[in-house]
Amino acid sequence: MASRQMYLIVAIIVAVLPAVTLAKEFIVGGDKGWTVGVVDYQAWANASEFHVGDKLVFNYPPGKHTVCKVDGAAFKSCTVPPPNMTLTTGNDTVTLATTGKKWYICGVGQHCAKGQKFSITVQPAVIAPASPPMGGGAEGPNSSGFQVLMVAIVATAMMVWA
Ligand SMILES: [Cu+2]
Repeated sequence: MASRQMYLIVAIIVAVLPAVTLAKEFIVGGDKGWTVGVVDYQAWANASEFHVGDKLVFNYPPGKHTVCKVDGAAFKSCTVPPPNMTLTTGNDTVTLATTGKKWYICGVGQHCAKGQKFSITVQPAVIAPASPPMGGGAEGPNSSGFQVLMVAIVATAMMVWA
């Protein structure tokens, strides 16, 4: 009987796991935001690991800058794409949907040539581990929520099948 309960609990945990990913939100440039001549965006990007499901948030005064997703060639030459490919709201969120290399530039004036640009390599989505590290907090705010969720699931399963 006890082994059947264990099996059910494990089955529930496995069923729930794929839905739980540790997506992160990255504020491009941190407190400085998306600007020109202040932040080394490539250094900023190099300091983080990006995964599918993560979000890039570009904060800037609308009209001062734009956000353009470009290819490698346009990135090098700072070639600005058509306006319909450009984000302009000043609080633009880009969800990283696929793996691989991505390039972002500002489309205003000479900002790109002055360094308002960066590239990242997006890695596959992170699936939450079955037993998250305890007492770390390094995984971000989703980690503790995940632990609470897992405890709730196990507790519920034990009540139902005990
Ligand atoms: Cu700009």
